[in-house]
Amino acid sequence: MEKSVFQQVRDAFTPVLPVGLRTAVGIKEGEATTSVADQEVIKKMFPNTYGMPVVEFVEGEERGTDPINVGVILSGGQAPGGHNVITGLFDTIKKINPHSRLFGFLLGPGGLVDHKYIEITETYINDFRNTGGFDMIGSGRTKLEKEDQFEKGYEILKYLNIKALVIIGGDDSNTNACVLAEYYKMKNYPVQVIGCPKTIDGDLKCEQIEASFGFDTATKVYSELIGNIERDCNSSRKYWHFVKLMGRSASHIALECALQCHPNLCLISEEVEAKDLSLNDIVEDICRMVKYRSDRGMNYGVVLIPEGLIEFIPAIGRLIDELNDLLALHGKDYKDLSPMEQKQYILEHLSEENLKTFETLPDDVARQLSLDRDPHGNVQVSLIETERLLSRMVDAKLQAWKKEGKFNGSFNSIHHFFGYEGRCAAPSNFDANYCYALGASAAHLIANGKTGYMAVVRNTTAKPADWKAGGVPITSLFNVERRNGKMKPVIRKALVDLNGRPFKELVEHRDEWSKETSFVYPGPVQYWGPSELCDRTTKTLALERGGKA
Ligand code: FBP
Repeated sequence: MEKSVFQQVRDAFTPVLPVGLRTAVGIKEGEATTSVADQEVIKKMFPNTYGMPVVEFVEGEERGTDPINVGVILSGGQAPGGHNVITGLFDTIKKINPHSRLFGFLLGPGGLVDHKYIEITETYINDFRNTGGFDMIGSGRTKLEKEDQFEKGYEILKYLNIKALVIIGGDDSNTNACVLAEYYKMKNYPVQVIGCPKTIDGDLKCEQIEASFGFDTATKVYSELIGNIERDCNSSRKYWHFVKLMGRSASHIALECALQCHPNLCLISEEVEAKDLSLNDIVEDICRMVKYRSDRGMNYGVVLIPEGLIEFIPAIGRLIDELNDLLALHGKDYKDLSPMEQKQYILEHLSEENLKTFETLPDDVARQLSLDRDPHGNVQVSLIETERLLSRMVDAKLQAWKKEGKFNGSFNSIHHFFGYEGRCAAPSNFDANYCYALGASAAHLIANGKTGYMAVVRNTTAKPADWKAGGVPITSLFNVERRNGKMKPVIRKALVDLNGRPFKELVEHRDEWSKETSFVYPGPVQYWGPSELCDRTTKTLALERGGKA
C-alpha cells in the first residue's frame, strides 16, 4: 500500500496510554449494577451476565495469562479510530503474552458467521496505525441475533481456538455482543465477548461511557467544511446553504458543529419532538429568519439539519412507527414487491391519521419511508434528502409571501450532506489515544476473564495519561424497547438532552446567530506539524516545475 506523506508522518504518532494501563495492570471492582430500566425482565433474560460490577484498571498486580487467541469484528458504520482500537488490542494481548494471536473477521459480523477471517500480524497491522477507515478487516451490518448464527460463529471460534471475541460497534452491535456473551455462557462455551463503543453519531454514551469514538474527529472534519461554506457564503452573499449532517437519530453532530461554527440556524430533532412541531412550523420559522435577514440586505445564510429530523417530527414519527410494524408484519418478501405494490400495501393498511400524514409528504420522501429497513429495523434516514425538502418548502412559502407583498428579497439555496466525508478521516489525537486505550482495556477485560462487558475509558477531559480505563457490564445499559414490531432488550440511545449544557449553550446564542452573521471558521486541525507535511506544494506544481511527485 502506498502511503501518503501525511500517513508517513502520522505513523510516528504514539498513542498515550492512561497510567492505569501502562505497566502492571490491576483491577478494581465496584458495586453490582442493575439495568437502567425494566430490571426484572432483563435480569430474567440475562441470568449469566446481569448484575456484574463496573471495573476499573489501576496500577497493581497484573494477572499473567497463557497465550490466548482473540477475534475482532468491526460492525456498522465507519468511525475514525477503529484501527487504533485493533492496534491497542493487538499490542496489549502481545504484551501480556507474546504468543497470543489476533484474528480479524472480515466485513463485519457476517465474517464470523461465514467463517471469513485473516490473522492480524505485526507486519500487516503496522500499515494501519493511526489511520482512518475500517479497511484493515472491513465492516458490515449483518445483525448477529439468531442461535444458528451464534452456533456457526462458535464453529469457527472453536476451530481457531479463539477464547475471546471483541465486537467494535454502536448501540445495536453492543446489544448483540451482550446477547452473544449470554448465549455462550449459558451453553458453557469457553468464549468471552467484549464490546467497544463506536459511532460518529455520539448516541452511545451515558455516565460510564463519556463518548463513542469517532465523534471527535468527524465533528472536527464537518466543522472545518461548514466553516469553509460559511466563509464562501459570507463572501458572495447570495446563497442560503442547507447542510444536512449525519447522526441518524440523535442531533449531537449537528449541535457540536453549531457550537463550533455559529450558523444562522441549527435544527435539533429532539427539540422539534418536544415542542410537537410540524414540518410546516419548521418551514415557517426558517422563512421568518430568511425574511428578517433579507429585510436588512442579507439574502444569505447557513442552516444545519440533523439527519434524523424527519423521524422526530411527531406526526411523521407516528407514521414511521406504524410503517415499521406494517413492514415487519408483511415479512421478508416485502422487499421483493415493486414500488407500486409497496405503496398499495401501505395505503391499504395504514390507519386514517397516519394515512393523512403519508399523503401530505412529497413523493420522494414517502417512497424512502416505504423502503425496506436496514438489518436493525431502522429507516435509512441518510437517504432522505431533508435539506432539499426543507429548502423547496421554504422557497414555496416565500413565493407565496411575495405574492402577498410580505417578502421582497431573494432566496437561492444550495444543498450539502456531510456524513461519508468524515467517517473515515484520520483520527484526531483524541480519537487516536481514546481508541488505542479502548483496545488495551478490551485486552485487560479478556485477561481478567470478563464477558458481557464493554471497554470504557473515562475522565477524558483530563490529559490522556490521567484517563481511567475499565469496563461496564452491557446489561447495565439495557432497557426494553419496541424494535421491528417486537419488545426487545436494547441499549438506550442517548439523544440530545434538552436540559444539558451543550443545548443550553445553543439556546443562549441562537437568536443572535440567526439575526447577525456570527460565523466562526474552525479550520483544519492538520496544518500544524512537521515541515514535510505542512510546507509541501501540490504534486501538480512540483511535477510542472520539474520536481518529483
Ligand atoms: P453506526 O451507528 O453503525 O455507527 O453508523 C452511523 C451512521 O454513520 C449514521 O450516521 C448513518 O445514518 C448511517 O451510519 C449510514 O449507514 P450506511 O453506512 O449503511 O450508509
